[in-house]
Amino acid sequence: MAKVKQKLLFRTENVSGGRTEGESGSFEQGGSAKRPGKVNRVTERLQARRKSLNDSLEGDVRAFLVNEAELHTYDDLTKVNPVTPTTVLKCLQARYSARVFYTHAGCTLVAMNPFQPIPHLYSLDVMREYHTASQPQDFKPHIFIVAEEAYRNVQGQVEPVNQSLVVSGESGAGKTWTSRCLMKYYATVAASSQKCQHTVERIERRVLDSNPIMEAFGNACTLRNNNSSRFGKYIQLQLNSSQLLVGASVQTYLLEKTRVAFQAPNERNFHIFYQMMKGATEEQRQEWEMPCDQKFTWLPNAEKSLEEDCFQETVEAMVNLGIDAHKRAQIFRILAGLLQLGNVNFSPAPESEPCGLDQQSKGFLGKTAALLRVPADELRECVSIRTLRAGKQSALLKPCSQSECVVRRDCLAKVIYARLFDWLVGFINSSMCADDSKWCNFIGLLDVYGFECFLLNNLEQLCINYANEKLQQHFVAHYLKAQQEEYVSEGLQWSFVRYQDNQRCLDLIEGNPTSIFSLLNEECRLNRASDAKQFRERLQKELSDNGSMSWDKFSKQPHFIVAHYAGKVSYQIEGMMEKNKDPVPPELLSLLQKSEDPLLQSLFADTETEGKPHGHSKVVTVVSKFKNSLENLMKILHSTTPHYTRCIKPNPDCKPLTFQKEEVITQLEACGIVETIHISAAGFPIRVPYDNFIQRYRLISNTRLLAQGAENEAQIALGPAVQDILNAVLRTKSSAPNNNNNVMVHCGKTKVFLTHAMLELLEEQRYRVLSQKAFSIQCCWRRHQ
Ligand code: AOV
Ligand code: MG
Repeated sequence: MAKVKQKLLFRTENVSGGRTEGESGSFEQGGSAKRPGKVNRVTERLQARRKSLNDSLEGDVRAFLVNEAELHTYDDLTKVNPVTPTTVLKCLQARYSARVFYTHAGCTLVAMNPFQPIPHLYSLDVMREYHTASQPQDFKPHIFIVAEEAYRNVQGQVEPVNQSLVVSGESGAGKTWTSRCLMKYYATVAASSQKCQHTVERIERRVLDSNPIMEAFGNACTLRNNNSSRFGKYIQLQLNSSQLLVGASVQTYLLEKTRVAFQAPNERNFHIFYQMMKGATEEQRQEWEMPCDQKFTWLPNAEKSLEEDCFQETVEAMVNLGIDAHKRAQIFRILAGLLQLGNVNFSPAPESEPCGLDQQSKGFLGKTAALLRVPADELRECVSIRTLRAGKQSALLKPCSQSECVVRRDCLAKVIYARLFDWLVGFINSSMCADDSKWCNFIGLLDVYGFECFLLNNLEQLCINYANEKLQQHFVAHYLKAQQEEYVSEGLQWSFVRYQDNQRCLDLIEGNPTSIFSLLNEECRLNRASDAKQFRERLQKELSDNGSMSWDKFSKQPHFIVAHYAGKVSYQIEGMMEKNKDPVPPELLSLLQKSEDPLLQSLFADTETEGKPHGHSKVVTVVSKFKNSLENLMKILHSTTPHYTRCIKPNPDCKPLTFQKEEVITQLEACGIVETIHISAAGFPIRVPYDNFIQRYRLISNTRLLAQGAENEAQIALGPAVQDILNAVLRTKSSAPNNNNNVMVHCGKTKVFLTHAMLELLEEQRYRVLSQKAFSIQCCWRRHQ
């Protein structure tokens, strides 16, 4: 998002001499109202005039606008006046330096990652304090305020309302950490009943134990985060009519299963493999064919020692959730089989012959087959020979090339891992989920991957960024609602708010009848050769009039660019079709169905393997599945009261207590805080309590009325004085170059709501009066000389 920033220099005013003396302070004013090259003339004149102001009123200007010395004390970013990216950044930085990590931003909470444990911040005592407070909002900003608010909201005034806590932010920002804190909070405050201590304790333990299992199987060390979640999740904490936690269910989204067979340089596979490698007993090592000195291709960077490599914790959590020893043995054996499979390499062969295997690879293949409980010769055949179906009966066998064998090998590992992950999620659900009759409301916790933009982006990034677009749309709608409520409570009409929504971008990605997803699906269904070329041509032809789409002219391979709300991302077309089809050769599926391992067999039991002839099979593509699951999620979110927490990663190296401005500002933009500021700028971003307003501008109208002691009824007590001032300014408005018919000011019940243009007019008029006064004083002084 290109941001236009314009610096307004505020100098102080010299009433007595009118002499310029040094700059007293500056702040940036950003926002949609300003465009490059169109600097409005009022602003220019103001800038020039402000240069001649003296510092006698410095304190006054700053108290009214930004008081930098006290920025760290602002516990809500909306108190920073004016709200601009720079003032927000400065405030967050000041707070971070003061080791304050949570700040409200209107209806959202901003959580800065300290990257080091903060003693006592999440202790049981602190939980209790927030939980028992009559007004938790009066306490320091904390994730527990959000948690408590949602908890109290569940028992709505009229009828109970389900709640959703949406945690967003970029990789490593602290989403998963925050979700865990929230779960612990509810497991503590919603499980205090003495009567059913035993069962409740068990369920809360299970709920908490679902975390180490899902993180062991679904998280991995990446360049950005040592414990990066490679899937999205939405957990519903089920509460009974007494507000006690009686169960939970979890829904997961798009596991990055490619990681099992491919890890980018300096990244790692899923934690569970390292946990097994480090934590196995001698007996297990023998059974899993995993001697200490064995190197596995799919286990890179094993020497990195991470906190997450804690096998015992995972096993204990599995035990607590009811995964018995027999099942655990099956799970680990399958995983050990995958590691062996990764060490199988194929050597090239003439076209009509299957690829060869050297002695070592034969050994690894044999071990894989033994661990997966499938016949070794069939395993070898499945990965190296393709069966082409010609009609119902006849089949043609075609040896695969070396690269095709690698694709099939990796595909086998991916499909097994993904199904195992789903099975685990299913098991966790069956173990935690309460009977429908036992619960009546839920609090949902959403922890999804944040907006991503790499050098190369493919279907995974398109899906992740699409999910973020959906959430952003939901957020904007919700934020506007909150804004509307403030306007209503101040007696204003909310229709003054105009904003840019991201519907056009969503139409481009998922819309009907023509969008990136629909064209991608159609091309996948047609299943024709050179499909990437066709896909590109259709994108160019059919979506060219959507302004959110453009083409990357500088890349060698075709890339299209999508203008997301958080920035432009260039997606490569190559490989997108294949990823969307995500085909699994039927031979591999039939082989797994024949496995003597009951768990592995059950993972594939109801999978169709025969398929219909190519071109006619109904392909349920990755984007169709993802779109459906997101639509369901959005339906749930819409039916709940949402609470947004924006996690911010203050530096890219995960260094404790280090704040890098560029890093933070990019995220403020990407996670929509800046967008929120824009929405606020579209309305009346400057809000000044009546008495402050009068104090600063009373000289404009020479008003003498200064009512005292009528705080609650400011409008009645101070309204006429404010109106006097406004009338005086608006009389001069006709001479102002930005004269238009837009409403620039509104008087609420306790505050005056102003646009930036109105603020400028007021400041200009104030300057004029001050200059006249200074001039008369000078004349008077000369006369007396
Ligand atoms: P993520 O969930 O947002 O990234 P995590 O929640 O895994 O990020 O946080 C990354 C790391 O930051 C954690 O492992 C902690 O070491 C540290 N951390 C986060 N929040 C806190 C906190 N409040 N106090 C102390 N340390 C914290 V990703 O899953 O990669 O998007 O896909
Ligand atoms: Mg995470």
